Parts: sequence; C-alpha cells; structure tokens
Amino acid sequence: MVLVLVGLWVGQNVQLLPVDASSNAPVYDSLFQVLFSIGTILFIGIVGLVVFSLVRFRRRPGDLADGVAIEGNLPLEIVWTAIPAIVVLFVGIYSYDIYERMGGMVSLNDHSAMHHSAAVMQASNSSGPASPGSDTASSEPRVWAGIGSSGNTEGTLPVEVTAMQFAFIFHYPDGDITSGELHVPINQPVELRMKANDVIHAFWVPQFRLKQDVIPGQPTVLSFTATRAGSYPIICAELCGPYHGGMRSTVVVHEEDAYNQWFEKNAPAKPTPATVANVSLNPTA
Ligand SMILES: [Cu+2]
Repeated sequence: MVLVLVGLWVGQNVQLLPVDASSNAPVYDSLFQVLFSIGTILFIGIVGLVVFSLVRFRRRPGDLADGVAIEGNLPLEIVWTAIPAIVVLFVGIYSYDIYERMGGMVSLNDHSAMHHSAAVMQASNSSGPASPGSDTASSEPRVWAGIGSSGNTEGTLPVEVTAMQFAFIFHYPDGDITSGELHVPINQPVELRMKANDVIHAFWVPQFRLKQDVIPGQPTVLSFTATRAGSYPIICAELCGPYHGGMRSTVVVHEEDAYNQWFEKNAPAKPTPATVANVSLNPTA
C-alpha cells in the first residue's frame, strides 16, 4: 500500500517534461505520469526486495551449509505471471487510447473519419477563433499518416512544410509567405502538410509533445493547437545526414494580434491597380 502511494505521489509530482504548449500536451502528460508511477512502483519494489534479501539472507560467518532446496511454487508463479500481464495489458490499452485521442489512428485518406475525429476532439477542446481567409478546401495532397488534434477543420491554418538536408521551409498558402521559422497564432488549429525533398526527416516539437516523420514521396500531416505563447525549438528527430544535429528551427506561438501583424509584414505586397496601370503605360520601365 505504502509502495503504491509513493509511486502515485512520484508520478503526480515528476517535473521532467518541458513546458506544455499544445492541446495535446496534457493528454500525453497524463500517460507519462501513469507510466512513471508504474515504473517507480516496480523499481522501488524490485530493488527494495533485492537489497532486503542481500542483507537479510546473507551468509553468516562460519556457515558452510547448503541453502534450502526449494522446488517450484505454483501460486507464486501464477502471481508473478499475472501481475506483469495485467500491467502490460493496461499500459498497452491506455497508450492506444491516448494515441487515438491525439488523432494518431485516423487514416487521412478517409475524410469522413477525419471529420469524425475532429468532432470528437472538439467536444473536449474549445475551438480557437477562425483565421482571416483560411481555406482548407484547396487540393489536398494524398496523405498517408497524420497525427494531432486538429479541432474544427473550418478554422484550420494550413502550412506547407518542406524538409530537406538540413532545413525546414514553411510556406503559408493563404498569404504566399515563405519562412524559415514557423509562426502560428495561439488557440487556433494548425495543419502542417509535410513533404521531404531528399531523405526521411522528422518534425518534432517537445513542448507540443508531437512528432511526425517527413518522408520523400509520401506526404504526411501533423495537426496541433498551440496553447501557450512563446518560442519553442523544432528539432529534426530522424538521423538524416552529417548535419542532422544542426537541423533545427523555431516555432513562434503568437497572441492573435501579434500573429496578424507578422502575417501582414511578411505577406508579399500585392500590385495595386495604380502600379499595374503605370507598368502598362510605361513598357520601358
Ligand atoms: Cu533531418
């Protein structure tokens, strides 16, 4: 009983993970806490029993006799088979449940399933404000795997991600912005449509608790909703060549106003009717 309570306490108070900055993070962290509790109980229980036995049953001076011959113990064998089986089964089912709640089991070729999953996540997450002029109805690439709680697909900000040796390039189809850094608004679903130019890379943001492979010839998707303003590292998590360790970028989560300012500043200036008229009147210019 004491062992279980200590394990639960350690699991609830463990501070090993970085700050949580996406709506996925609390779901992931609850699984981590349960695994850490189980690990603590097993570690203290097993190491404690070994240390206790080493001390309690050590050879005394002058004792040269053999140990007691023990042969088989059916109840004990049933117990030490059943307990790990139950623990492993529980961890497996719980992990699957968490992965499914994060959208990991959704086949993105099946759009009805995708919208169903979005509706399920919507029930537990409050949706963010819609972005100005975002439209996900444009020709979507055939994708093989996706992960993340994208929330409502209507207000989703699409960003195209290209991974190459040794950089990530971000393109915003809505504003035709190309950037070496990912800028996103807080509390709005973002859908990263990812492709690789050369070898397999992986897009990982520890503070979002999300990672997705980026595979040549096989588009993948990663959806998330950022919940905490700040700058977080994007790390390539797949050994992709000699400078893999330097393949990093930054995701900047802005408050809504600051994001709109960034968007306005970086969107290429559209030719106004006046400048177009000037050009056509002045062919030599
Ligand atoms: Cu890489």
